[in-house]
Amino acid sequence: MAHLGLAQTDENLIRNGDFEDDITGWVFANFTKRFPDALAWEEKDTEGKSRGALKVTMPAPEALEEKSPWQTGAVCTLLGKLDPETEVIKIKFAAKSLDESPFLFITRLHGGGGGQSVELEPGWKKFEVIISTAHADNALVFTLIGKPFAGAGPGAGPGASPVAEGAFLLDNVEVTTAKKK
Ligand SMILES: [Ca+2]
Repeated sequence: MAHLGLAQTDENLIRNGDFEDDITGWVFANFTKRFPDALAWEEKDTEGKSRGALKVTMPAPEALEEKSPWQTGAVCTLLGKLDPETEVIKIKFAAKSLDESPFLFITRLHGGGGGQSVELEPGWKKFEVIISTAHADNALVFTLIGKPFAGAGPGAGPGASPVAEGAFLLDNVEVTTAKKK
């Protein structure tokens, strides 16, 4: 299967996943709305001894167009295309909960891909998730949900996993492709 444009390397497919100096490349999206105040550069509370992290504060639910986790959260766009028939997206990152909303959901923005939730803790913790995608072009969304994501299937959908209020920190995000098993 021909590769669509990315070399098979471990090169990070997103810009500024370490938030060294700022949060360039990241936006907080909710359908057509953008919430610039939802994202902030955190200078001191970072993973390890790195510089800078991303602080995400979920907007109040009443301010949102809809509470779909596929459309709401901190978004970064992948550089280049991948082959959805043979490749999946591997995401390594560190995160930390800043309150009692611990379930962080990671998925493809606008749906059309898998998703996975992880449980955050009050201290920094490393995670690795793999999500499938049906598309060559992808952006990823990181968002808080009220309970662990139960996966696709009957009863799944935005109503089953609405976004939750809360805040979290994100750092050292590395995105690569992996071969589909
Ligand atoms: Ca950092």
